[in-house]
Amino acid sequence: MSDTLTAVQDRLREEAAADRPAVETPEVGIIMGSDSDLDVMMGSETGRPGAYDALTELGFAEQTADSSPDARFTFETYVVSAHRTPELMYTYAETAADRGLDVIIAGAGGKSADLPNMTASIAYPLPVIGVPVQEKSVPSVIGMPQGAPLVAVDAGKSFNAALSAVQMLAREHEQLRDRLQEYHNGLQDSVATTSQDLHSMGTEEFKQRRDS
Ligand code: AIR
Repeated sequence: MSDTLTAVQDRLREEAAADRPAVETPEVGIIMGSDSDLDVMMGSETGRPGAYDALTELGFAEQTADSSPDARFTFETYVVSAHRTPELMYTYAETAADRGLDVIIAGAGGKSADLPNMTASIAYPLPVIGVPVQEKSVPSVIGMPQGAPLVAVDAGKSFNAALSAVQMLAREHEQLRDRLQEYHNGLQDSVATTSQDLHSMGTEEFKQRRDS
């Protein structure tokens, strides 16, 4: 096994043994099969927004190896490949609860997108939200046998996976319920404003202004 792989796993195990208080540990773990999944899992300027965008919009900050943000709610991000680094997948999932995570968002692409389903089985009963990075990844992400649960979003919708993760956390944290409600109000307001503008300007002018 490579030294780096051993080091990453050792760090996960050390964090699991450290018994840190909940305010210091990330609530949400984002893992993806490859950094080629980043545009879907994080969100991209040219494509749709992703889990990173949703969490930061809701006031979460990213915890990195070298930074412990002041924000009360945080998330972490790792690349974990079910097929290239199965030991890392096992260690990540096995230590997740002891490391303080409350929910994992796991994304993988291709036709063998097994990271979400395997992580769900190993981390059980910790909830795992699966993100099929592409349309062709949907069957391998959601096809779980009875008794081995996984919740999943539609292909590419990691933004929704993050909202679902925060919904789970909001059962315990009122602040998060308020932030979700605020986000939802903003969403409704934006649809209503668009509707009002379209109806007042008429279709032709609305489209012209929107596209200019
Ligand atoms: N993948 C990586 N390890 C196992 C799997 N199934 C997936 C990644 C990515 C795709 O394979 O989630 O979507 C292609 O990865 P790459 O690194 O070749 O771009």
